[in-house]
Amino acid sequence: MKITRRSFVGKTGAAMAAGLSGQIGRSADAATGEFPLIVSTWPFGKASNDEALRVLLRGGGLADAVEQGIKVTEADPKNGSVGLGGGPNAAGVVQLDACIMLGPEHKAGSVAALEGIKHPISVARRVMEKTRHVLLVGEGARRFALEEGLESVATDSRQREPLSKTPSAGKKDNHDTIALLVLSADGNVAGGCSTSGLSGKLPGRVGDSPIIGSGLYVDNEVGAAGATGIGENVMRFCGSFQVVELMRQGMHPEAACQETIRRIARKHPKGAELHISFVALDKKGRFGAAGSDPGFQFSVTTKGSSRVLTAPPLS
Ligand code: SD4
Repeated sequence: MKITRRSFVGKTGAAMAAGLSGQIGRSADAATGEFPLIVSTWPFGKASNDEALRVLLRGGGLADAVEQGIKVTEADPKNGSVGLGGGPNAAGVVQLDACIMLGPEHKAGSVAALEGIKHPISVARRVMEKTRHVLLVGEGARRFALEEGLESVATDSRQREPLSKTPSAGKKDNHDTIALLVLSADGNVAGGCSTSGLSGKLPGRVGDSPIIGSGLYVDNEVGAAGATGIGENVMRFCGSFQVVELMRQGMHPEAACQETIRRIARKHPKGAELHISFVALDKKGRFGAAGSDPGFQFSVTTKGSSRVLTAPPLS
């Protein structure tokens, strides 16, 4: 489509109005080219974005921005899907998953099925920085966190309720995740992800969120992508990796998110009934999102504005 001055001004004006009023806009209007840029899943990501931006503007590094940003959502006791306020598994225990990935040096750290630690994103960062490993799980992850002096709360991981083997995976409000992506002023990319996973999951179940390439992927030559939704429908397809690879081929982040969902839907027995969404940003400062369900909302923050946008429907 040819962009006339009038259509450009119209679009920019609409995007600015959305930003100023905090109203919801469409990610199609979104090519800010502003650095730094922070993008995250869901409206609750906005507070995390704001903190990540503050960290960057104070001179903090990428890992600080991701960690401090995500900690805001993890610490919110009202958030029923991230941190220890999250939904319990089928045994009545909250098990947390998180990861962090940095574009420079292509480093990553993850934790999965972690119990009783307030900030799983901080444990993931320490796995990345202080061990030779990428992923620690369960009791090993917890012991590592305690040895690192990270804040814990008492838990009783013995089974407290009879196991239900059929978590209500499709229900709208029993799952959510923060995936937060950062493009720094000097053009480097990083991301993090944190979740309590699917509530009612079997004990020990690990979703997409701590799996590099599924719930999160970062490539410093291209950009970053993160996922939310039913992890099983993302991790069978290395969803975030696909989004980044499509951006590498030149796709706009929004188009890459949409195409990844379409590809997954073609193989999924129930078609687009996936309950998954992606967010992405690229090195040029462009961003976008897509969801298999209509109305997926995501948060976008630059120095000039911090907004909640709605991804356009799958085309
Ligand atoms: C998981 N992807 O554990 C997470 C949950 C989530 O929106 O993001 N739900 O499957």
